[in-house]
Amino acid sequence: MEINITKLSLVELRSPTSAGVFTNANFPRDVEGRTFHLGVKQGDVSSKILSVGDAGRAERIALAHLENRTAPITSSRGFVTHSGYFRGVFVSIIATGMGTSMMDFVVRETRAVVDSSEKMKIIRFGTCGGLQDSDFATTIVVASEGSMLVRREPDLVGENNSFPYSFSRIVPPCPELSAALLDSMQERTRGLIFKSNNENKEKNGKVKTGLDVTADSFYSSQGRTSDAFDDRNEHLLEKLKLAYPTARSCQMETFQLFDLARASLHPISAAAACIILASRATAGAAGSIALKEDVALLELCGGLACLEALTR
Ligand code: R1P
Ligand code: URA
Repeated sequence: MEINITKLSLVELRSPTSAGVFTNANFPRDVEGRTFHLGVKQGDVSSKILSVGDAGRAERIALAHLENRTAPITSSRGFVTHSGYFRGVFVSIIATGMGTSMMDFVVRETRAVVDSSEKMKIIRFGTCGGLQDSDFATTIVVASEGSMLVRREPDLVGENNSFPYSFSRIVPPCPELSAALLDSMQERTRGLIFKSNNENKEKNGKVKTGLDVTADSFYSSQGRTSDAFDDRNEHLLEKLKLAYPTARSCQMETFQLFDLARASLHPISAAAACIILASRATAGAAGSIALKEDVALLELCGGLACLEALTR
């Protein structure tokens, strides 16, 4: 087979992970200072960041709410950084992907390219499962009480009668940023009309506060059962609610953001909100699922609320 070297090197050039171009094994950057995974350098990213999991959501919020946008920076690791101006303030919206390790890259690599004298603000705006019987899909949960981590512990899986999951302690958000987010979210979602939850339409689009649960899997550590894997998670949600009665949202990144904001030696304020896509409750809202069009509306109005909170 003949290999087209010209095409190959073009692909390599576009890829921030091409071997040999990076310096410093401890914190790799290319010769122009771009980070290894996000592919961003100083000046590309604002100190005010909105992090969302879904690339389409990031693009829709950027198109709807940012002016004078620079060209999005797409990395071959799945991150997309949109930057532009929101009411005259330079902000970035980053499509983060899924899971705590993706959030780890976002926080560490953006902190590395924002001047260390600048205080950063990062808000995560995602989707989640709802854990409370009173919350229907389309509810927005602001993680005012913080976030805790549920991890699957592989060493325990082989043991008899084991419950192979660990529950971390709670890490709080920045109280001021979280309060600003709650305020804007209430303001921007007031009076919206939704179509989900036919019998319970009046329960739609409520903004609530609570404790977030960040899980290291969409499946096992969020209590989704499987007959294909030995997950031993049938009682996970029940145990979680016993240990953390105010647990309200279940998703996959917020804990990492809060934990790194706490650990950062250069200040980072963090807050988070999520749209409930489906209720995981066993009574009340059990089975309620958000319609796509309602989620699209909430993404845009909620995205606006996040940008307002970031730039207050
Ligand atoms: C799982 O479907 C994904 O959705 C949630 C979870 O945290 C996970 O990333 O958030 P996003 O909609 O922001 O991706
Ligand atoms: N994202 C999650 O991680 N869990 C859900 O149940 C919905 C969205």
